[in-house]
Amino acid sequence: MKRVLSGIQPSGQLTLGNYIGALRNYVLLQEEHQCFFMVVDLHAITVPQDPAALREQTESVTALFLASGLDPAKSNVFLQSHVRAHAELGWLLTTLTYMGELERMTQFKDKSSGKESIGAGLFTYPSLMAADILLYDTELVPVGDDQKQHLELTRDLAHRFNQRYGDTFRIPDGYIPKVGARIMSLDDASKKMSKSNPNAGSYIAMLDEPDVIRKKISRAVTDSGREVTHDPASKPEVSNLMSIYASCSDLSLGDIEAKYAGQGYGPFKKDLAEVVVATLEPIQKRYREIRSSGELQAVLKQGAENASVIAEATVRKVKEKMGFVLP
Ligand code: ATP
Ligand code: LTN
Repeated sequence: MKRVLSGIQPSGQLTLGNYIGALRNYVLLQEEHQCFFMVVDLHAITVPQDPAALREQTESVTALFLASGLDPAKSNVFLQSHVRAHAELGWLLTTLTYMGELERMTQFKDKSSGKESIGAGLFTYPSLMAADILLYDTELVPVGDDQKQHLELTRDLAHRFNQRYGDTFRIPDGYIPKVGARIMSLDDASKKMSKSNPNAGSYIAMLDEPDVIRKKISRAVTDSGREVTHDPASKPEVSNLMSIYASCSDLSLGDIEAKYAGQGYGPFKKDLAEVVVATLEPIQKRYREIRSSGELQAVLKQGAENASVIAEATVRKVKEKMGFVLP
């Protein structure tokens, strides 16, 4: 049994990319491991958030965690801001992180490019993520492909701390799915599908109505030609749709190629829409039940209580090693 931890930002509506790349794997991992899954609200405010929207999105993401199958009896589900140790260790690790390391982060480059005022928190974001992970002696971190670089920095910071102050942190490993680790935008297969993309046609939200899903998939950009073949270099758009298909069904990429051989994109896209609807509809139904049941508060309270015990002990140990006078 391993310690598993991951987080998703309440920075918009969760997408099919979040589900396939991350959330779905949380649900599998909770069967065999000791799991901590958080809604990383402190990370979400590294870009401007409207307060009412942030509150709503935080509740919505938590409800989607449960609706997707996270079971509070098996996993600790909590909000990052409910466990103060995250902000505290985040600061301590920020002092250990080099500017050059943060400057190299592609997420920072993407999110800051073209912006006039960039919050300092967007820059130090990876130190806070490292704190999230290292607080819990985490062994496995289920994430999509885009988080590899942040995870590598987390490992470097853990090593650095251990060398400077003596063995303290466990070095975590990523857990990245083979298919679906990087679902791309429906309007541009060079960009990852992202919940904060202003064009809602670029992503499928987990809460999109079936007809909206059908429309978005029928409008999804496809490469020239008509063969349904998986070749990300020459057919990035169709390859992306095939990855979504394979992730939402029990067909492999090869099975999908065989099934649609000689048929063109039309029938493929039509079936793909139904496969996605069938994946999301049951989750949406449970989501509505959870939102109206009022059960979230109790789940979050218990999750934060459990997490705090471990996280506070880690911070105490870290502060002692660094030379703080403990209360
Ligand atoms: P934002 O657009 O606000 O940056 P996001 O949609 O990229 O958000 P995050 O909260 O940053 O989502 O990511 C949550 C988890 O979902 C991470 O593990 C991330 O790797 C994964 N993930 C996000 N987008 C995708 C995607 N397009 N394909 C696969 N996994 C993804
Ligand atoms: N940076 C991550 C979200 C995140 C996270 C974490 C993921 C914050 N803390 C800890 C795994 C473990 C992202 O998806 N953008």
